[in-house]
Amino acid sequence: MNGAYWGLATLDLLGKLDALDSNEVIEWIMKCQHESGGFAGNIGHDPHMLYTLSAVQVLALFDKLNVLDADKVANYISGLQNEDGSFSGDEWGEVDSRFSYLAICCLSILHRLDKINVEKAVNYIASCKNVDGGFGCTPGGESHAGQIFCCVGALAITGSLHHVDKDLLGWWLCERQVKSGGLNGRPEKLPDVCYSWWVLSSLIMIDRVHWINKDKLAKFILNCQDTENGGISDRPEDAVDVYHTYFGIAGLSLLEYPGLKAIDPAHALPLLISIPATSHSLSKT
Ligand code: GRG
Ligand code: ZN
Repeated sequence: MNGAYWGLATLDLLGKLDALDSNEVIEWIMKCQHESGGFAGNIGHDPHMLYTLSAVQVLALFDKLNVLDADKVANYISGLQNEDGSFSGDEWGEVDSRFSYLAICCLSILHRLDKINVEKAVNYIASCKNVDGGFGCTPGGESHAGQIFCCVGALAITGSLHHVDKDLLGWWLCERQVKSGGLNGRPEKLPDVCYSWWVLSSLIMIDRVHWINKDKLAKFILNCQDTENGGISDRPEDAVDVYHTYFGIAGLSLLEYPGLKAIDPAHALPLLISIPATSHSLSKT
């Protein structure tokens, strides 16, 4: 299901969504829905919040959210909120700030944020904030760009960015750019194309994108393209995959690279799709 989202969102950013038969895709997605309302990664697998968001995002790409029973999906998600406001990823109970984002983004797309306790959800995310301005998986967890995207995205969607110290976090995020122009996910790690999304979208949401060198980042991403088969890898000369292809193209879209549709940095969907605008997506892109 995640592969479907990465591949189809890439096609949409390139203006090529019609390359696939939408009915065939939608039929397969609906076969992945469980009686609980959640979606699985494939037919017959167990449901998880991660696949539920991807399924909803793909239906939104095709403008087919009407095939869903939105209340049923929203009930699945609200059933995973815990007493302290956090979310479990599925019935087995793992808790992570990623799951808070998944819940909030999905319910926002479905116009069902009223089904959860947003105030408690926001307070839990705020409790994952660290002294370096970043966010971790759970309170006290190491700051990581992927978790930062999730926490900043959820705070942007719920209009709660006042919980972020924008200068402190902006500094940590712009320090992720290394000599080659690429971005890493935490100090002393190798650059990787997917952080062009996790870091850049976060910088845009907190209005600090001018703190990195955008031209050098665009060149790093373009250097990771396999010019024979078209895909993008994590770093130059590595094998390409659909995940890094999507986040490379999404990063280039955030950099306003010519010929690509604009993308909403909080909902991770091309703009012009009918989702409630966040305070950020309305004014800044
Ligand atoms: C809809 C765009 C979208 C996302 C859904 C699942 C999710 C929400 C976001 C994932 C965020 C993410 C990438 C979190 C990273 C988790 C983590 C601690 C990874 C560390 O992996 P390593 O050690 O990577 O392999 P580095 O680059 O640090 O070496
Ligand atoms: Zn990566």
